Amino acid sequence: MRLSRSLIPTLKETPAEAQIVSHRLMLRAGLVRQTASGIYAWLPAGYRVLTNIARIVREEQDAAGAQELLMPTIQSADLWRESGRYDGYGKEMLRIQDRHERELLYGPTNEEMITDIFRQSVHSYRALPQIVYHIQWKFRDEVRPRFGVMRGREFLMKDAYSFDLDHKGAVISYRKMMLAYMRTFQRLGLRAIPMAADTGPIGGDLSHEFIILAATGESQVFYDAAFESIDYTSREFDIHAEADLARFYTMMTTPYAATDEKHDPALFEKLDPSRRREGRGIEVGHIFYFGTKYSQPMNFTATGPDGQPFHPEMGSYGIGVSRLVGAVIEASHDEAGIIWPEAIAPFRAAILNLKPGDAACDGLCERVYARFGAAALYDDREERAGVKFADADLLGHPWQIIVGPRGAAAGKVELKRRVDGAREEVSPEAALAKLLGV
Ligand code: 5CA
Repeated sequence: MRLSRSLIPTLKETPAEAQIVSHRLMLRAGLVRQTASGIYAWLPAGYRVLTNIARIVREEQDAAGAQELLMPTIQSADLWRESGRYDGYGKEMLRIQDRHERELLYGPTNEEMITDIFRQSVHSYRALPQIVYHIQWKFRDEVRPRFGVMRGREFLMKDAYSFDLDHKGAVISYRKMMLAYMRTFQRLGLRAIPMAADTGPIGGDLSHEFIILAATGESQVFYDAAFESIDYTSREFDIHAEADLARFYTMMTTPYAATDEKHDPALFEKLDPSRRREGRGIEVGHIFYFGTKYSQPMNFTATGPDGQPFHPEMGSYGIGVSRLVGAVIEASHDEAGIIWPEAIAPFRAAILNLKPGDAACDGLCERVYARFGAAALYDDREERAGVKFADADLLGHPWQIIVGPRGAAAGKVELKRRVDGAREEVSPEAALAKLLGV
């Protein structure tokens, strides 16, 4: 994209309403704009990041054998009366009436709807187990929406639902999802820690939150140093092999288990002090096993191997896709701006033309830009070099290709790596080879 004609409205001033660094940087870098309290429009650069995160989440869900579908945002109140959650959910639920005065709601989560879909379609144990997921907008009328997209009212969630024959199968699905989560967060450039958690309004008796480490995180956590170095994407654990999943789960929960200030501090004693780490964390995912909490009241039955009807065992698994955009920034920034991990950056590189109108600069920039296509942001604006440097650092592109008149005359560009500021002068061909592998 050419920056001169892009909707990337960067701000020099720090917006007064933003209390935390990710919110400030998301506004300053022109990633989002608030349209109502806790509701955001995703502008082109921000939307690219959101899409990149959703893609990685999707790839890991698919690899775990989950099937993608798409359920609507608007749901019928009747379904929620069947599960008994309609009244209990309280003011956080946005309730709507249509023209026929039928009661609807904007979905805060989808356990009821997916149970309804399964009870209409699945009648035998032979069709189980199954895991399905969607990536869809949710609405929760939070009392205090704050911290930008981290606690919004409308937010994008990946929610998955598992259906199993029995408790043993449900536990396998739960572990599959846990491994898929650790892989997902690692690919996003984050270090995540699973932490035993309360189940809250989702209900159930087994639950983990996934906390990513960031100095500015909301809660204090204690964890084992091993979490800083495990490679979940290695094929050490086969996501479909029961024995591997059991070994992985044991490793994640003892002795590597983490806890926070709310929970029982007995775990400290279990952790070897030389390996105990303390940090601050942000919740980016939450998984639940809740057995027949929905299948029973909503009367979802299937015929078992013995010919008898049974209620399938369920779990649900959430990732805050839009929250992750803020969380990644909390974990990866400096005074100058965002430092995007390569996997989710809106653009792989910015091309900075330091002297638009100079034939050598323009020619070289156009040549490099043509090779990158949509993967680069070409700063072709009539602006001072200082403004371009500042905006490129603010937007956090992993690479900057800097083209000035002296270099261009000599057929050279400067290549700057955002994460450590390392610079080198190279030919345009060498820069392309390094960044595009061509
Ligand atoms: N039904 C379950 C699992 S699918 C569920 O809704 N779990 S949840 O309430 O924990 O939400 C899942 C994830 O959504 C959270 O871990 C968090 O990352 C994200 N999330 C929840 N509320 C908000 C919010 N107000 N703004 C942004 N993200 C949110």
